[in-house]
Parts: sequence; C-alpha cells; structure tokens
Amino acid sequence: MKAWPRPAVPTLETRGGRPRVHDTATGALVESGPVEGSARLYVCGITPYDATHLGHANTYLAFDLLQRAWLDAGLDVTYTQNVTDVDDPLLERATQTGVEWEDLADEQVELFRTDMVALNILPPAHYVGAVESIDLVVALIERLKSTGLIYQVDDADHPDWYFATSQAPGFLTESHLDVEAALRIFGERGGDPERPGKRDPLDCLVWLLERPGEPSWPSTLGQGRPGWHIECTAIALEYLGENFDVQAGGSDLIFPHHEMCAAEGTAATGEPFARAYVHAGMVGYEGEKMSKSKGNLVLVSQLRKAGEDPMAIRLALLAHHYRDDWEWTDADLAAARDRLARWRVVLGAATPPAQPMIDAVRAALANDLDAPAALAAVDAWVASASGHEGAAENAASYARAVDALLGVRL
Ligand code: 5CA
Ligand code: ZN
Repeated sequence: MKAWPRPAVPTLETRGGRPRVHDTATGALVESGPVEGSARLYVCGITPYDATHLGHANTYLAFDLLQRAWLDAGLDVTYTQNVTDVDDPLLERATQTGVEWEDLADEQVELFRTDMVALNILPPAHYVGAVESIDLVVALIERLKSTGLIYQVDDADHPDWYFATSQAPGFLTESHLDVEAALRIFGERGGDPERPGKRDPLDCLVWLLERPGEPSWPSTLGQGRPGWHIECTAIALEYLGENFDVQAGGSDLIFPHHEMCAAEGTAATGEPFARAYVHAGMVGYEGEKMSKSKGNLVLVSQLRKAGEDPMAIRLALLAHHYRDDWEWTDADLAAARDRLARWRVVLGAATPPAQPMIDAVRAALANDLDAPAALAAVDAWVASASGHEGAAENAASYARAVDALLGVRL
C-alpha cells in the first residue's frame, strides 16, 4: 500500500543520544534502538472505518517522536505499519452505511494519509494492508502448524483455525495479566472466550473460514480471511524480522493484541518477537475513551476543515506525556495556539544561542519521550530570547531543531 510523502527532517549540527522508553513487558525504562545501524519499529495501524480521531493522532505522534529521536542519534529507522483493511468492525460499518467495505477502507486510509501529512508525521517505509498480506498470513499459520499449537475449533459448521495461545512460550509475559483479567479483557476487545469447541478460552482465531456475505480468499486452510493478531505478527516478521526493536500502539493493544502477536511470533521463530513493547495512553472525550464504537470523536480532519493550524493540533497533543491518559478539551487547542504564536514571534529575530535549549529538548525526549518537558524548555528559551541581544542564525537553529526533534514547523 502507498504510504504518504516523507517530510524533510532538518539535520542539526550536533547529535543526540539514544532514547530510553518505557517497556510494558519489563515495566522498566530501556535504551531503545541499536547502537548503530537501523532501528526497527512496528506501530499498529488503523482499522479504516472512521479515521483519524485525536486518539489515533496522539498514538502516531508519540512514535513519530521516537523515530525523530533515533534519527537525531544518527540511526536509520525501518518503520512498518499495517492497515487492518479487512476485519469485523470495518465490515459491520460498511453494511450499516450501505457502502462497499473496500471503498470505505480506501476512503478512510486516504483521509488518514492527509491527516498524517498535515501533522508532519513521518511515514512508514512499509505500509502494509491485511488484504495484500493474505499469503504471508497463511504461510505463517502453516509454519506454526509444526509447533502443534494450530488447530481447528470443534465446530462442524465452521471449523475455524485457532492458535493455542495459552500453551505458547512466554504467554502473558508482555501484559502480566492474570488469567481472570485476561479472560475479561479478551471478551471486551474482540476476543471470543465463550466460544465452544476451543481448547482454551484464551486461544485466538487465526483464520476465519468463509461466512455468507463476507469477503474471503482461497488458501491451504480453506476459503477464509485472517484473524486480527496473526495479521500484525506476519507483517512484522516479514518486514522487520524477529526480535525487532519496538512494537508500539495505544495501551488498548497491550492485551490481547500485542500479547497474542508476541506469543505467535515467538512460537514461530523461537526468538523474542520484539525487544520492547511501548504503549501510548488513551485520549478521552466527554468522559470516555475516544473511540469509533462510542462515536465520541474529534477528528483531525474536522479541526483542519474548521481552519485550525495542524501545528497547533500537534502542539496540543505534545503538551501531554504520551503515556498519560487524558481528556481532550477546547482549552488544549487554545493553549497550543498561544504557544505556537509565541514560538513564531522570535523567528528571524536576533536571539541568544539555541544550543542549551536544544540540549534540554534532547534530554527530555531521551527520557521516555517527555514532550511536555521539551515544550517547557522551548518556552523558557523563547521567553528569554525576546528583546535579547544576539544573532539571527540562532533563531534559524532554533527553528530547525524544533522541526527536527518535535516535528513542529514554525
Ligand atoms: N488496526 C488495529 C491495530 S492492528 C487498531 O487498533 N486500529 S484502531 O483504528 O482501532 O486504532 C489505531 C491505533 O490508535 C492503535 O494503536 C490504537 O491503540 C490507537 N488508539 C485508538 N483509540 C485511541 C485513543 N482513544 N487514544 C489513543 N490511542 C488510540
Ligand atoms: Zn496490530
């Protein structure tokens, strides 16, 4: 699938260090990325039926900061993102609204691309849909058969294929949930713990056999379509390989999604799936998590249509630490507009050297992508710069650094 155009990232005169990020699996801050070479990142992409709300934007922005920190440390980045372009919620929405599911997906993916461009978010090198990955998914399930962990559910009408998650090495070491909590959350987030005929209630679907009126593809497993988790496992292994640096997404993916991906990936390769699992907090609105299913959405495209500067939207999101859960209000945007205006005032002015501020921004971002601390460092420099003696080149270095490290174009 085509991603979106890559914006220029200014090169700075000095280099930052490797960032540390919070790894969900160990609960610790870990050095992320290799010492040299290419950092490998997988961020779970959208299910394209109602994009792009500010929660999505916040999650992709968090991992955009991670990429920028790696680039600033002199590393290359290999970034892969999927698109869940065939799955139950997409098919249900298409049926409800009387459109073809492919058209709904195409339209929403295109909207997502334009939102990502507006927000100055770096694109993945591999932007990969589930539909175009059917062969990869089937090959991975076939490979997993040798582990004895793949079976058909005991259901004469629909003997769908499952992965015996609960017997897989390392299962529940990413989320650290106990079985009771895992069962409850599995049922809430697209799982089917109650389905009769499974070996264990936590086992997950990998290949759904054909259902009337639903899309399906021929395969050695029978005519059908992929389950959700195996889609990301197959795409990540193909485009990044095993034991890649970071698997990322919102915290709603800690379980079951990333736990299942890790279990499938580890069972298939005998190696850890990812080195670290990094999760962004949930953005809420009007008292609940912002979600398509609840319909309490603020869309990036709506704000843009209303004339909002995308850089103000970006700053409004950056004002919250990526791991925090928080609730969007109009005051966030008003404060971001003011900040953007203050930051723009010093452009072209004679200012003091920007390097101490750049060092402070780098230190903040290297410490678990602490964007609020980075914004505070820029605020302090901007405040000290007004009416100060100095040189115009300093303001140019400042603008380059704010673009390169924070993705804010002044
Ligand atoms: N296609 C799957 C991942 S493979 C999926 O979760 N799609 S999604 O469209 O529901 O979400 C896309 C990304 O946005 C995921 O990383 C998800 O964790 C994140 N996300 C969804 N809702 C929110 C929210 N309210 N706040 C922050 N991030 C969110
Ligand atoms: Zn995913």
